[in-house]
Amino acid sequence: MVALESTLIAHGLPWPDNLETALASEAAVRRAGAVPATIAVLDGILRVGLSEAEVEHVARSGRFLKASRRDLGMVVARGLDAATTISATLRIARMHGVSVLATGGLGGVHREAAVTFDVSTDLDELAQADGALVVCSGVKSILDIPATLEVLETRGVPVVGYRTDDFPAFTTLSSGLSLDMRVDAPSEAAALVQAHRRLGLPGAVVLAQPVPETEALGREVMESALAVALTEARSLGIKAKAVTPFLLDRLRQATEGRSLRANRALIVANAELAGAVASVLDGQVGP
Ligand code: PSU
Ligand code: MN
Repeated sequence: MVALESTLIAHGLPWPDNLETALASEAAVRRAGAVPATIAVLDGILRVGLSEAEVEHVARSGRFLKASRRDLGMVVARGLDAATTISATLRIARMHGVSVLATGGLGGVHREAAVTFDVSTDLDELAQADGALVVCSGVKSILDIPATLEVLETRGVPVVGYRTDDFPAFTTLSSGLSLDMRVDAPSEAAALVQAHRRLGLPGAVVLAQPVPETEALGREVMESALAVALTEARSLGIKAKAVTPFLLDRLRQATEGRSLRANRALIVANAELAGAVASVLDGQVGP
């Protein structure tokens, strides 16, 4: 099984691209020989696997909260609807014995975190999700990428490039930062995860796959659009959970939709890769 997060459906992508991307991701997991399970909280119930109608509800409601791991208790106690971030999705998946997750970009250390202390809980959950595999295209480009990689190193989370020597930068092929580890096939990724598990090492393994080349954006384009968006966020006083949705939306406008197309393409490609690795891992000893 492959867990898919729902925050990117409810808060990361606009309607109707969000629904299309969510369903295309599920189809990609199936194509690769695995079973998709989109995770969300519906009426206070943790759900692993949604019907198509439920996925659509997450995509169009507009009233889903963004729940990270720490919010789950409140959401359940109050019977609320919530989309789950990577930290919450990974935790719920592992509660149900699912240890492979696919997403777009990880949360991480925000720029100016030295002042704001804005560091995503995703990093903390990755450090605790022993033997899990998270497939992504790096971290969100709006983050401080070198600082995020430093934290992942400190917390013992291996970061492995998929057919790349560089850490990808979300909608951009490379962050310009090189990685120590690379694999070139799903079976190689599965072997690495198995070894990590056998050794009883803590933390998840992060498998980082670049955005499909035909959809990739140039680094300069993204950086300049981002600089403008960050300034705007600051002047509007956008904080905490609202930062990511705001910046993603501004980047979409600044790139005339290209960042959105790239975002969709990488999410689906990561779902397919996660499905391929999960089907190799299936039948082997779990974490
Ligand atoms: N990547 C995207 N869009 C998103 C996210 C990641 O392209 O919406 C979400 C993920 O759910 C991730 C969360 O877990 O952002 C991190 O949010 P924060 O930085 O507030 O911790
Ligand atoms: Mn944050």
